[in-house]
Amino acid sequence: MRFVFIRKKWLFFVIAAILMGSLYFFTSETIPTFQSSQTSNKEITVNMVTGEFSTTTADGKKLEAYRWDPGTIVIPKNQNVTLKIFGVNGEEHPFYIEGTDIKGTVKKGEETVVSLNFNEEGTYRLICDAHSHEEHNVVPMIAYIVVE
Ligand SMILES: [Cu+2]
Repeated sequence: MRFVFIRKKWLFFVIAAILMGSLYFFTSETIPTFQSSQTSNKEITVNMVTGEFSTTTADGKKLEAYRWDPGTIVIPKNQNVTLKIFGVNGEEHPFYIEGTDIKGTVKKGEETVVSLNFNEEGTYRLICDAHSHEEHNVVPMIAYIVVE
């Protein structure tokens, strides 16, 4: 009697697993981040933060690097994109985007909103003017905006 009960329980789990598996199979679909690189009216918002890597070496030397995070974003051309950059680490990051007249400042605890619309493919560098000079930092604070 007990043996039969265990077998039924086992069967129940097998059927449940098959049902859940088929449910997943029929409802799941791959949703691309962007439908196409053609002009569309869909709003695209990209969020970014300012971050910092910091450590002390064995001989007591302090190393720091400020970062845009994510460090690379990919956006379609001819598309309005709202880039929202929130300042977490670092007091101020005065920035510009190479090849454009876009510039601004990201401040700690504040969100800076940048409107983007590139009509030429390419990689545009978002450069922090305060943290991209070798004498002050280990690496320059640069993010890459890939337009395709
Ligand atoms: Cu900076």
